[in-house]
Amino acid sequence: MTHRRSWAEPWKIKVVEPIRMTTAAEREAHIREAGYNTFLLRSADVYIDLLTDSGTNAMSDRQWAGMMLGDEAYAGSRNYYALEDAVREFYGFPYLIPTHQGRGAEHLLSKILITPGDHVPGNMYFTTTRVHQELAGATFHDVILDEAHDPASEHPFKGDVDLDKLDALVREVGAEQVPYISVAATVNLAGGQPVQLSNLRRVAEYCHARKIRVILDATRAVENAWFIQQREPGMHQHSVAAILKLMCECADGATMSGKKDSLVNIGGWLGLRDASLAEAARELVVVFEGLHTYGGLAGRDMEAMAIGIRESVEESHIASRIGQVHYLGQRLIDAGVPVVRPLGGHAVFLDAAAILTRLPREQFPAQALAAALYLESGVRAMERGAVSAGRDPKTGENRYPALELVRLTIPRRVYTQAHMDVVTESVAEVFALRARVQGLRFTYEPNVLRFFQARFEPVGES
Ligand code: PM9
Repeated sequence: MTHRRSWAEPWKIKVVEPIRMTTAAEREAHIREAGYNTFLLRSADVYIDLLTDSGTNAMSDRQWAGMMLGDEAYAGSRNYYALEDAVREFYGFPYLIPTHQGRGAEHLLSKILITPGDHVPGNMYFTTTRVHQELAGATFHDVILDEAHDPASEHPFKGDVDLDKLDALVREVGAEQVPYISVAATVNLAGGQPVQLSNLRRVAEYCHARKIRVILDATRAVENAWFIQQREPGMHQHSVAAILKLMCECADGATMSGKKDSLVNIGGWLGLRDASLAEAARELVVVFEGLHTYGGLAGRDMEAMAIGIRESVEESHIASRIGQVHYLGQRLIDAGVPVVRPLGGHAVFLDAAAILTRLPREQFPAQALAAALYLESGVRAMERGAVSAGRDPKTGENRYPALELVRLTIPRRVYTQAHMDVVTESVAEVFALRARVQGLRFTYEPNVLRFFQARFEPVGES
């Protein structure tokens, strides 16, 4: 038997959506109008859209067929039960509370578990996760490995929790002040970096001995499971689906944005093991999302997510999904562009601090680089640095994370290898012209999650 050496997509294309290249003059007007924030561009003015992998997935023919099976009854939709079955089978959580997307689940969880004054550790912050913890009155503490903050470190599991950091926090504030630890798999802002199964198990053992709950951010847990299969000693023989289940066994609950791993355009859920906690969450879901059997989703959305969950754990899917991310990343590495190492699961992260060395952090190099990339090529990326990190709610000072990154996020089943080649050429071009990129300053700064709607102007203009 001959072995294929490279991966290929396990699908063929049935429907296409035209995209259009703009002129340099058009892009200059668009980025200025958008206040140099790629979130404020119209998608019609974007050529290749790598803003996010969230809700940008292409659904399969089976998922589209599932949409026609939408049971839009207000209560007890059969699609809810299909979703509950899929979550139980692949994630193992007996109680399911559907939400419109991931942050809906984070909102409910923060409200039912946090008492003002609490402390919540996590393996690096995520924007929406932390803001819900803070709005509920908790302080977030980063307990990820030091290596996660170093874009050049080749540690294979940069998402791991540093148990010494966790222990130091728990000793300082007392276990009763720590309602849960939030463990993300993979870690988005570290570069899509995975957590080891053995690390998750150690975290669970440590926390459960102290009555601290473990909550998994399962948004990209399937991608994490693939890394475990590929890299963790002794795990190669296990299927991605089996590893996902083993990961979830470490957790008391999970928040999920189905818009990523689960191959849909909208949807999320909160999964729990404890019946009384699930009851508390169901009381709140009807206030903030919708009835407990739809949680802000249409029946058809739940059906598409149930089918997407099954497709997401297929080995050929996940190998080609991450294969494409790594194809782009390797091409950029070959072109000499500084990127976060090792390559992660959902995106290639440009090291803006290493690319725009002459721009001070106060001029937001990653924001400036994302704007420059759009201007040069029509490729849309996302800032993941100081703008995303926001201000410390206590001091009001800008937070400057060690990582100042631009994320080239790959939607699932959407773009081809040729698109990735064009992206490589585009980034290489901006890299060559990096001396010309101007820093930015705020002209409008929202109070929360500022990166979504902030506006900027180039430093030197007023
Ligand atoms: N992540 C992303 O682009 C959507 C926009 S927020 C910048 O990466 C994790 C790890 C996420 C995530 C969203 C959410 C929230 C929770 N955890 O967007 O509310 O990456 O469905 O999920 C985005 P929702």
